[in-house]
Amino acid sequence: MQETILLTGFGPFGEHTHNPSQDAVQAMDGRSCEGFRFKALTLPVQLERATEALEEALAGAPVAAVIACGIYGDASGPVRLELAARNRLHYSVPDVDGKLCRDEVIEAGAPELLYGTLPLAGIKQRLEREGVACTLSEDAGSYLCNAVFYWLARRGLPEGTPVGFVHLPHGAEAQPDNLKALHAAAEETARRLAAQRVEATA
Ligand code: PCA
Repeated sequence: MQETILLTGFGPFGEHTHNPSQDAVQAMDGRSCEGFRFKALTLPVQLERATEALEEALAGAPVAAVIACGIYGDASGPVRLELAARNRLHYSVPDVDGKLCRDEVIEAGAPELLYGTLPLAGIKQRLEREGVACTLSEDAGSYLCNAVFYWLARRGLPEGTPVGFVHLPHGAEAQPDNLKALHAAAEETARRLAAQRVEATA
């Protein structure tokens, strides 16, 4: 069976009645690269329901990597390739169920910081070649994007399953570059996995 690389975006929240991260992942849905098929999933901006949807997706077809994405506060800043997620929940906008978290942790006793495992250097190089402004970021915030990234890094996916988070600017004029960013992240991750498998059998 062809393995799946799961791409997640988020639904609406706060003033964002439409969330462009959803369009960026949907544009990749059903495409494939190096024998991996990309599957898009839109998560609700609510932690329990978002993680339930992720669990359900992970329980389906085998998942070789998870690339989560969402929008951040700037309309037109660079694509932010997130390096790490923090064990922190501090919302400035309620989630879609109206819940507001203040100075909470995602999981008591769990590490403060967890690192992602996507091939960020390769993704960044490709985006630079394509003229897409991007930066490595050490702060994924303290809302749902960071929380989903933390949950994925903490979830204990099989060894060698890359997971990570890409934060996108939300303005309409940024959307062509957002599509390129998801395309690059998905394909570079597929290529890295394919190369690792060749090495492992060599
Ligand atoms: N951005 C929010 C959550 C959903 C989204 O697209 C964040 O940065 O946490």
